[in-house]
Amino acid sequence: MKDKILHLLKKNGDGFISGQFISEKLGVTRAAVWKYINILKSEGYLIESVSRKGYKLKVCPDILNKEEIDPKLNTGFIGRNIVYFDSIDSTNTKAKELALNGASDGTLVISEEQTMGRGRLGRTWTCLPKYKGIFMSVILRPELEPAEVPKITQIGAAALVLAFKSLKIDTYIKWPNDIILNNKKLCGVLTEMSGELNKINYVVMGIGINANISYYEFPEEIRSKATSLLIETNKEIVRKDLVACVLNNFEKMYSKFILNGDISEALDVCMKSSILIGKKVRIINAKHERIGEVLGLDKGGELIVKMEDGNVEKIVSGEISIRGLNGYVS
Ligand code: BT5
Repeated sequence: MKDKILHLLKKNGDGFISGQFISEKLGVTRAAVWKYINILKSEGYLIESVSRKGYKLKVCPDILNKEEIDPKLNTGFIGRNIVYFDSIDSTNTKAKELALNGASDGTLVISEEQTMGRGRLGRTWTCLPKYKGIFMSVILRPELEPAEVPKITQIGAAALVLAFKSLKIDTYIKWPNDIILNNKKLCGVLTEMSGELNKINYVVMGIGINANISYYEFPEEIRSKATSLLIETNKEIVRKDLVACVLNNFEKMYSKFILNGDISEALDVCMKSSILIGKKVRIINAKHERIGEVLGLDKGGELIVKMEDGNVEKIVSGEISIRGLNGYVS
């Protein structure tokens, strides 16, 4: 009911809409309309009420619920089902649980706060002040070989870079899953999968974006290597616009991949915005660390590296971390 009232207010644009009209249209009492209007106000919607005129929606808050994101999507299925939380442990963990219980392809799980965010290889994604970051996960049900799943991370990374580009912000990709701005980490992508030897049950692609976080809101231990859009541009961004833009970009490239295996557009973005190509890096896995020079990406999205012994190898993202010779990036 609350969503229906909000919808009517939005549709009405700049004018007033009477409580009587809403109550008749939706078949509820005027007292109920008043109750829902108050709930909307408590959520941050600025609604003017004038006796004998009714209600007028003046400002919509930058919250990430269905009502705010859905109108901005031009997707067919990505984000069309939105599961929204004010606070959650991890959107990836929740998405996996929902996927297990049959949530549809493209379902978006999104939260205003994340208290136990996860990174790759057991690492953590920090908890940041509510309403300032973006924490979201998309449930996907592709008919692919499990070995193809890392390509989804590349498509996600490309969708992010293109979204920032539309805000006139040039970002870089530190293969396979970090988005870098001003040599610091702005976003991370965590793609997880449940499957068998040659069948995927579901994939969850999680994205964390440091949107409107100020320097001191980052925990001290990551201040030197993390950044946010606010820090770099001095402006607050409208998170719901950014979320929709990332999802719109993602679906465009993901659909091509699913339909005919084509990830050329995403890879082109990944190549052009790679922060690693041409650099010497340390390639770290559980057992050892090697040094090599990054030559490029191959058509499957693997990293092509010339090792110190002169051999050229393709690195699959899996259990690997890449670091610069002197620090995180370079
Ligand atoms: C990632 O892992 O970068 C993947 C992060 C994915 C987070 C999203 S949020 C929504 C969804 N739900 C989840 O639970 N996760 C996903 P990795 O490459 O392993 O990087 C983790 C490392 O990044 C940490 O060890 C820190 O050094 C650093 N880090 C943690 N939080 C950060 C932040 N907010 N900004 C920048 N760097 C951060």
